[in-house]
Amino acid sequence: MIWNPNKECMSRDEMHALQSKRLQKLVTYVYHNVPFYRNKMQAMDLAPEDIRSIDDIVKLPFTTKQDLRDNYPYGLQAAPASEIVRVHASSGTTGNPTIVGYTRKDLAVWSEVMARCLTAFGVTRDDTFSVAYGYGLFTGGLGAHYGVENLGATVIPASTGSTEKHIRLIRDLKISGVACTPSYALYMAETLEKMGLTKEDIGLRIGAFGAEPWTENMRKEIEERLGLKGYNIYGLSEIMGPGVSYECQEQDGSHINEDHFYPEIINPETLEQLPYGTQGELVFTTLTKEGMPLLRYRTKDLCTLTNDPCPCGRTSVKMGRIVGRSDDMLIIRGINVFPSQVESVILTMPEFEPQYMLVVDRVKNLDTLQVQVEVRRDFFSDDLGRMLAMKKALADKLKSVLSISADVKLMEPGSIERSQGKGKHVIDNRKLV
Ligand code: DLL
Repeated sequence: MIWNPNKECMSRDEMHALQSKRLQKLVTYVYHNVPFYRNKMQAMDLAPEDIRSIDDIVKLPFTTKQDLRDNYPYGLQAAPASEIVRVHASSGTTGNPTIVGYTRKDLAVWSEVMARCLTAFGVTRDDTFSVAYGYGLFTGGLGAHYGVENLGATVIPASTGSTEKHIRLIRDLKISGVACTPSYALYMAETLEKMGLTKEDIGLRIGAFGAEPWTENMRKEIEERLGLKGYNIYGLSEIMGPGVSYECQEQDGSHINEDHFYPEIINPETLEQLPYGTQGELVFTTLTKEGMPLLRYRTKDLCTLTNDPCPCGRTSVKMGRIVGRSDDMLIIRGINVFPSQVESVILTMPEFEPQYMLVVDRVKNLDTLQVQVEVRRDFFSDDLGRMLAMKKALADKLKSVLSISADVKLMEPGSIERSQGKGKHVIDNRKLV
């Protein structure tokens, strides 16, 4: 089934015309409403009239997470505050989070693209679907929630945690689909087995998995252990949230909702646009967004775009799996973490040297984060109480900044290996690509 064949199966020529029209309108809109873009365009001697088709997009400036940070909180917002009806946020590289405001129309577009994704996964009005992404500032919970409602299926806002209770609900309410991170799906499989239940007992059919990188091997394992078919869903808060792209029944690349989010692949060093089939950094322009539209937003996600025809009948460009990042962002238990956030916390505490290491692992399908940090010589002692208090103070601060708990390991001064070149701050023992 296809939710919106008019848009999802448009001819390439029609799509090109629609994208061109929408880009022209967008550029005029941001030029007049966002001083940041007007200044950038003026500096490049570029006027809105210079953008005549989607192919002119290469003339436009890029936007980065740093730009959002420099304009915190609402500097890149184009719509007046009175039009904003919801705000989400995601982790910034240090300090401030990235704030994204949505107008009522933005939320309608989001529910539309989410309904397209869920339909492609095989969800229908007759299904009961559980959303086990976090509800809150994170876009996963509410984004998926309104997509299920828009489609007309029954939504169960399970959120994260309480895994046993969730599994019992799946069984008792005959829930047929679940949306969560792939690592949480594996954790659910483990909990199911621990509870002495089988996949047949719960009868799940469909999984919508995303918010973090995962592999074909993980897909096989989740599908086998939970007895469902697992589909990839991709997105990011700055652009919308979940629903930017989605797999179809072919499970071979994710269709991009190109009438709303225009994709490009660039070389992250030279910033040149690269052809289909070449791996590089994914860039999106929000063609229809009103709240915080972005021109050529650099996602830092590395992947490949393809435009081969898909047997499902959808005509949109597809993206391959995310194979890495062109920055140092980690995704731990579905939460984005930058080593620089950890550093900024450590720098506020005189007890510690700015020498630290993040050790990430996956134990029994759950991500773990250990933060090793050197204690300054004058603070290092064999007074266990003092050391424990120091450890707890850092763990508490990290928790409030990162939104996940870290196991803090205090290290002797000089014990973390110094690097010759760029500081190395991460050891990731998970094998995700
Ligand atoms: O993770 C939105 C989302 C929620 C997507 C639920 C899918 C499902 P952010 O917190 O802003 O938004 O994180 C965005 O997560 O740039 C990727 O690095 C990564 N990511 C998201 N989906 C996938 C995926 C949400 N399917 C960042 N595969 C992105 C690999 C993903 N990485």
